[in-house]
Amino acid sequence: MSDIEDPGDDLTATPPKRWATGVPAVTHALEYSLGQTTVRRTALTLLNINQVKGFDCPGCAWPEPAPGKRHRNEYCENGAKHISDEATSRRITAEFFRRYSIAELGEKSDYWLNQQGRLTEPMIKRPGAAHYEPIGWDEAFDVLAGELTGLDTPDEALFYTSGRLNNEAAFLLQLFARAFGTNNLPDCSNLCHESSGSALQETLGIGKGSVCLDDIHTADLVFVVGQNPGTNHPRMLTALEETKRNGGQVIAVNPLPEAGLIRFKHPQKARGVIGRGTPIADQFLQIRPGGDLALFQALNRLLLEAEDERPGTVLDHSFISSHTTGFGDFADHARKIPWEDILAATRLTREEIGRVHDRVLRSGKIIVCWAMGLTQHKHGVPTVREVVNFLLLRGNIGRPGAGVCPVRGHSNVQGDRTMGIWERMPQRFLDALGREFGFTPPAHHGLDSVNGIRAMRDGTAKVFLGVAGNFVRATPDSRVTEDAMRRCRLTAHISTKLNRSHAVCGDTALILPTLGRSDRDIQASGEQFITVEDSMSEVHASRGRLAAASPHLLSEVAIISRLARRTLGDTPAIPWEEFEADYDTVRDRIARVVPGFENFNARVAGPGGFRLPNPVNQRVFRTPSGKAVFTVNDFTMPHIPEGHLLLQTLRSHDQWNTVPYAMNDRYRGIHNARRVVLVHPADLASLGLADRDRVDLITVWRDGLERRAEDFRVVAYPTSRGSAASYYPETNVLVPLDSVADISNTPTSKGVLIRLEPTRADAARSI
Ligand SMILES: Nc1nc2c(c(=O)[nH]1)N[C@H]1C(S)=C(S)[C@@H](COP(=O)(O)OP(=O)(O)OC[C@H]3O[C@@H](n4cnc5c(=O)[nH]c(N)nc54)[C@H](O)[C@@H]3O)O[C@H]1N2
Ligand SMILES: Nc1nc2c(c(=O)[nH]1)N[C@H]1C(S)=C(S)[C@@H](COP(=O)(O)OP(=O)(O)OC[C@H]3O[C@@H](n4cnc5c(=O)[nH]c(N)nc54)[C@H](O)[C@@H]3O)O[C@H]1N2
Ligand code: SF4
Ligand SMILES: [Mo]
Repeated sequence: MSDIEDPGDDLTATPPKRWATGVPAVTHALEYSLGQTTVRRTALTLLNINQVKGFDCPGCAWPEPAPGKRHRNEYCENGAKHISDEATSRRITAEFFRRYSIAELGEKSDYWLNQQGRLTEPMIKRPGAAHYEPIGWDEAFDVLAGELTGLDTPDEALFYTSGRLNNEAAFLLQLFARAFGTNNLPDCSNLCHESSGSALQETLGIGKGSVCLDDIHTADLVFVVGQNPGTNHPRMLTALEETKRNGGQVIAVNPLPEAGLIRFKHPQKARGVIGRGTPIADQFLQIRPGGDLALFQALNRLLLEAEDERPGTVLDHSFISSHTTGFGDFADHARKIPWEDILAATRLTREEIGRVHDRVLRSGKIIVCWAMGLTQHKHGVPTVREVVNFLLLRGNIGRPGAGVCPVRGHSNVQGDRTMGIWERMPQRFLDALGREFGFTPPAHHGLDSVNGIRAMRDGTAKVFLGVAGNFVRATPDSRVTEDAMRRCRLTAHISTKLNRSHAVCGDTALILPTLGRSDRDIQASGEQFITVEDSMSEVHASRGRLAAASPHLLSEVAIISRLARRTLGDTPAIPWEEFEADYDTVRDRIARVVPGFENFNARVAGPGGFRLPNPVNQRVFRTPSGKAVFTVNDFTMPHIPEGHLLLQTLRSHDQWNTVPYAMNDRYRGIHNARRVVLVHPADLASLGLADRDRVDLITVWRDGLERRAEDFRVVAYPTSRGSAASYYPETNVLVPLDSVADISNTPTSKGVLIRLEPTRADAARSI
């Protein structure tokens, strides 16, 4: 136990890789797995990932190919690492918590905490205590239920979830929260794709993507914007390879020349093992961070002008007139956008944008894919709206090979929303829920993640329950957030592994350990499966295959059901015991409440499950006007004063969100260090800094508070001028709580104004 050392930082940097995946990737995955567990468990886990009768990869939300088309190894290097991290043979026992006080755990790195292994029994920190100690499940539920029922109003409780949670548990969690009396269901989506949801809901009437894998394969042109698929959605590269094989083209838009966007070697094919792999991007636009809104406006302006020159040949007039509103205002505005503003905002040349325009004109079917590079900016919502304008102009919505593709993060983040995990679920959902279970759900909106932190800070939220995430590390302004959490009467976490949120405690704190995706789940009626919905609205079953990490674990469904029963008492209308005993009974209720899930149990039993309908694909738009909406979007680029940089906080190749697996970022050529900041060599020169210098990162924000991340190493890197990149969660301390995207309230994790200062020799350093 705990002979794992913190590796510390010992930076070596080599030039960034030009290609992603291949034999080294597979070897790295196996190495990680064998470091965590036995050969037998490694083989068992890897053979079952993403197979029809196996379990869903707990990594990203990229979909699997149809059952007949799946490879025997239908997973990527990172999927293998995510699952091995969960299937580890290492265990945390009561002895561990006797040895380390909570204060000591608070000094440990995210890496160290995760490497300790799986949590095995419920633990409590009682008021005033320095250590966690074991507690029985029944008593744990009594404590939690006691705190909940003792609140002045149900709105003093927060129920946070990540998108790792399965559909059944998510449905029960939101049912419990609403039957208890609150819509306070903040989730990781608030920090992630909320800007996409807001923009798509407003313009297309549904906050989800419209395309499926076949659309990607058959598109003429796919934009990959603000996304690093080689690391974060590795099997997306297989899909893009197929697009290219079918004659389609790919345009990558990114401030960083990410390896997977340039070239891809398929690990499961001989062709990928030897040779140079497939070039992915036909054109790479090294955009200035935050410049995408201006780029799409430029493309829209060029399309309008091309139509003026050759009337009737460029725009899809019949689509625009029968299916959209707002075209006139949008077009008037787009025609007037000055080129000098566009070029300044994007730092691209007119010629580069002209080449993109030519490709657009030659392409009948276009898809735009995007992720955090668009959503985590102040103007994330207008940027996604402008992407929609671009697609609407040529009718690239609601037909095969075309559409919107927000590429989701957590494996079931989209499903959790479908199940009702949202602080602002529409009234028709609340009505259906209330009808099914005989109560009136609260109608007023709940708190999202940022507002939840404000409420804990201000003392208006007092009980925090976190499910399947790491709230204090995922959220901005780490110091503010940690202080806010510590003000709570009770903090509790349903988790598989130890993380920093367990060390940032309210007066009382609970750790409620649970089964992971790979663990076998046996309840009173026998072996259970759970379901998830991927980024393309495919719903399918997932069955754990390994012996549970500990005999004391309960499933998430069981924990939520027992907690609900203890808090609300027995009500015949909500049979919590039955739900725990047989998940089919939960799915029967989902079928009656959530549209698209009719006959859920029967349909999900088929190989590969089923796809939820997206009305957009029938050109049905559930907006107030019944039409897709063109919007007018303005941008003000953040002003970057002399001597400053715009920082984006992103993922390395060796981490899952707040959890680093190793200190490396292989494709970017960074080894043995995470406290690094990537800066363009010319910017370094003008700042008077040199490669490998030690610097502090300091936020410049209107409240004037000091936000400093100490002791980073500078790495000269070919990023776009004026910008810097560094890893999350070490840099979350720099993102001000009030620095959020307009409308979606998503923290601006990709746009933080900073300056660099040489690190003082005697400087203390935070985690
Ligand atoms: N291995 C691994 N896989 C993951 C995750 C993980 O942590 N590890 N996390 C999962 C989750 S929850 C999510 S949400 C996804 C995230 O997937 P990504 O969105 O790919 O994740 P990030 O690392 O945040 O990378 C953001 C990308 O956007 C680019 N970018 C930043 N600012 C801009 C901009 O202004 N314009 C443009 N065009 N590009 C910009 C960055 O250079 C980077 O390539 O990944 C999921 N998959
Ligand atoms: N600065 C900055 N901040 C960001 C981002 C960024 O790009 N920059 N990205 C944001 C995004 S996109 C996201 S999605 C969030 C992610 O934020 P979260 O989803 O909250 O964080 P994770 O790191 O995924 O949570 C890891 C923990 O989940 C628990 N866990 C893992 N599997 C299971 C399971 O099966 N069941 C249960 N009950 N628990 C499990 C483990 O205990 C593990 O320690 O972070 C956000 N924060
Ligand atoms: S692409 Fe995503 S879902 Fe697929 S195996 Fe890799 S991490 Fe898992
Ligand atoms: Mo995410």
